Amino acid sequence: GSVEKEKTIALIKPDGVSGNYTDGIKRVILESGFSILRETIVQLDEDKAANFYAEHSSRTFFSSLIKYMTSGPVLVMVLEKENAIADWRGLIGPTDARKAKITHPHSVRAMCGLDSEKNCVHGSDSALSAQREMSFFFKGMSSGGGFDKDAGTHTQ
Ligand code: DGI
Repeated sequence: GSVEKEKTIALIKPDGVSGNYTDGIKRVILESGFSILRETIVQLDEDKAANFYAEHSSRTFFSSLIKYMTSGPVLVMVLEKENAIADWRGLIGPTDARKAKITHPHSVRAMCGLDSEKNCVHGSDSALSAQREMSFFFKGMSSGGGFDKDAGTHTQ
């Protein structure tokens, strides 16, 4: 029978893009069995970054996080495979890249992250987040994989 595939958002943060980690990260993604269905490079403005990380708006690190996320372009991808959400989270490793280097030395954050903020990559943490983030970056894209004629375009 056919295996139920799942979609998730992978985002390479500004330091990952400027540090030339994009090709290495994509290689890890493809070698791990994901398909990259869509990708787009976006320069987030403050409003869009604050909206993306709205759940953290009351945290002390929020303004620093927004400054970081708007410091350069990010690469956003839709990944697909069976169990994509949990598997991509597993591949990127813990939030704090310093910890990742010790406990998950082969993780993406160990490879290219710096600390608990500049951690190089993002992965959706649930099906609901994946759905929200897909429609956030890819207009008209739903969790069911539907595309409208404007899919792939984005506005700031
Ligand atoms: O889902 P994650 O990215 O692993 O982690 P999260 O949802 O708890 O936090 C979202 C982002 O917020 C994280 O990638 C970087 C930033 N962040 C989280 N915890 C801290 C933090 N930034 C700073 N400066 N300090 C933190 O403790």
